[in-house]
Amino acid sequence: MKLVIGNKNYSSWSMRPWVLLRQEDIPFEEVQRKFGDDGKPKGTEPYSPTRKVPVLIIDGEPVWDSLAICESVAELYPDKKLWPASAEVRRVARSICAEMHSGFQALRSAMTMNIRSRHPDKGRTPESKKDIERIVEIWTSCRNRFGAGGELLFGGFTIADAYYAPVVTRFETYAVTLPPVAQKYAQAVRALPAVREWCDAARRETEFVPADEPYASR
Ligand SMILES: N[C@@H](CCC(=O)N[C@@H](CS)C(=O)NCC(=O)O)C(=O)O
Repeated sequence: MKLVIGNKNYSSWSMRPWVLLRQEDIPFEEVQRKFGDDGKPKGTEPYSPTRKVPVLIIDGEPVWDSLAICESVAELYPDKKLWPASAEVRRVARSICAEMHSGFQALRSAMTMNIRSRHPDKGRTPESKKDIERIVEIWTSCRNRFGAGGELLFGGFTIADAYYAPVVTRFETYAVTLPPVAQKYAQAVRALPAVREWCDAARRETEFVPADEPYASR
C-alpha cells in the first residue's frame, strides 16, 4: 500500500491514517507531496482524484478521504481490531469519528494544526471555545464509560485515537488548559510511538505555508 500525505507539520487529515497504520505496524510506502503557499498539495494528480491528501493506494486503486481510508484499513486487517469489539461501543466510536470528520470547523480554522509552533494566546473565539468544550466532553465520556482497559478513548488504541491525535497537537500549540481526565488522555496520545514519530518529523520540516499560518509571517 502507498499512503500519500501532505506536510507533517500542517496536514491534520494526513496524520490520522498515517498514525493508524504506523501505530499498528501495518506496512506501507509513504509518498509526501508538500503544500504550496495556498495550502494545496502539489503533484497529487497521479494519485488523487480530488487532488487532496491523504490518499491510500491499495492494489493500484486510490481510496481518498481519511475516513474511507481508515474504514478500508479496518476491513483489510480485521485482526488488528481497529474499532472496538462490541457493536454497541463501536457505534459510539464511529459517531465520534464522524463528528470530528464533519465538524469542529471553528477549531480547525482558528487553531490550524502547526506542530512545531507555539501560539499560546491565539485562536480563542466563542465558537472555537464551544468546539473545545465538546471535545473535552467526548474524551471525558469515552474515558469514563469505555476506557477501563487502557489509557485511550476505548482502552486500547483504535481509529478514534488516530482521529483525535491532531487535536491533541493543537491543544499543545495553542496551550489549551484541559481538565484532568482530558489532560491525561492527551498525554497518553502524545506518548504513542506513532504520534511521537510523526511529531518529530513535523518539527524537522522547514516549509512555511502562509495559508496555514494565521499567526505568523515569513
Ligand atoms: N475530507 C478529506 C479532507 C482532505 C483535505 O482537505 N486535505 C487537505 C490537506 S490537510 C488538502 O489536500 N487540501 C487541498 C485542497 O483543499 O485543495 C479527508 O478527510 O481526507
